[in-house]
Amino acid sequence: MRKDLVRTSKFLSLVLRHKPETIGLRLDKNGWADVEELLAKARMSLDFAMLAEVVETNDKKRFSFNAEKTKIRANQGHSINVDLKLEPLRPPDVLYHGTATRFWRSISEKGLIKGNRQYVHLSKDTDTAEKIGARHGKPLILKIESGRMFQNGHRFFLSENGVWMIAHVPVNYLKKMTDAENKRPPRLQKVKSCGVLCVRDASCKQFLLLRHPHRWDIPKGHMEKNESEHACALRELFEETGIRERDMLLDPDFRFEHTYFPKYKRFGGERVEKTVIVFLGRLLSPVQIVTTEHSTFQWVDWQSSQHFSSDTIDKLLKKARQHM
Ligand code: HQG
Repeated sequence: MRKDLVRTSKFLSLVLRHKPETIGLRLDKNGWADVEELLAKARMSLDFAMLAEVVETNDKKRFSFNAEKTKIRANQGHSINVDLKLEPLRPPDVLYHGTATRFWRSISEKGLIKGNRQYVHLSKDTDTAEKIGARHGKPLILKIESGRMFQNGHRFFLSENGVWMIAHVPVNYLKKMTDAENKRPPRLQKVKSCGVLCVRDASCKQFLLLRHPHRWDIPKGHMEKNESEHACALRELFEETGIRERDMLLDPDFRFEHTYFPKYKRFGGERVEKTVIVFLGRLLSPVQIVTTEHSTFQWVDWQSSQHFSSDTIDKLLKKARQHM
């Protein structure tokens, strides 16, 4: 949404749902404000055309005009006491509520309470619930047995813009949704690999690559438990090339980080979230490279226009060239 529309929508939420008094606006008992009065009192540049654009284009249809467009109100979300004149309705059998994991302990004791608002808000779908939950922290989706609540006499209301509302959801009608129920893909396994871009000054500036069966790569490898990034990078460098820390000057101002999602053999061909961290090491004197796990190695001219791998090395070289 355009910035000015968002700003206006936020302003309207404030004065039509929560604090009309901040601009001295009066709402009637059904939540309606007089459009002319609102435009006159708004402390921002706001005209009728803008108001109409927000009402029409708002992503959640948060506001409505009356038929003559002389009055405007929020469709739901009020903390002030207004009577939207909604009739109780039969809800779908299941509804959802998006909250944050940190509220779970309290919710599991008291159920869902309306807090400052007039109602507890429920949605028809899990995507909406997840977005609302994410505004408060790590999202947690609750599944509400709305059909059973209705049968037992709880009254549900449906706002003009499709939000289901109820005074309270007791604990025995709600439960946490599992990832499987939410059909979310399982969390990706995370893998971290650290290495060193080794640079030497020979006939010209060059960097070191090692030969893998199907590609070239810098010396790097997986981080071990409780290992720091630096320690991992230096260990891998030594194991794969024989270069020791004392052979190099590690640039304290350079750290490259990149995350991508390759498929991994060791995880049965599943995708993983892989983060590569690379430091920059300048060799102090000539060293003999001793490869242990690789068939061969090469020193590549610093300015070479060769492409190696778009996922890591090319991005790394770009950053290192800018840095040096
Ligand atoms: C939580 C949006 C601890 C509740 C949507 C929520 C929505 C508890 C927070 C509208 C609790 C209140 C409302 C308990 C409930 N213990 N925490 N017993 N019971 N809570 O902002 O639902 O985009 O008042 O889970 O359309 O997040 O703004 O309500 O996390 O209808 O236009 O207390 O906001 O509209 O937070 O959002 P909120 P909400 P807009």
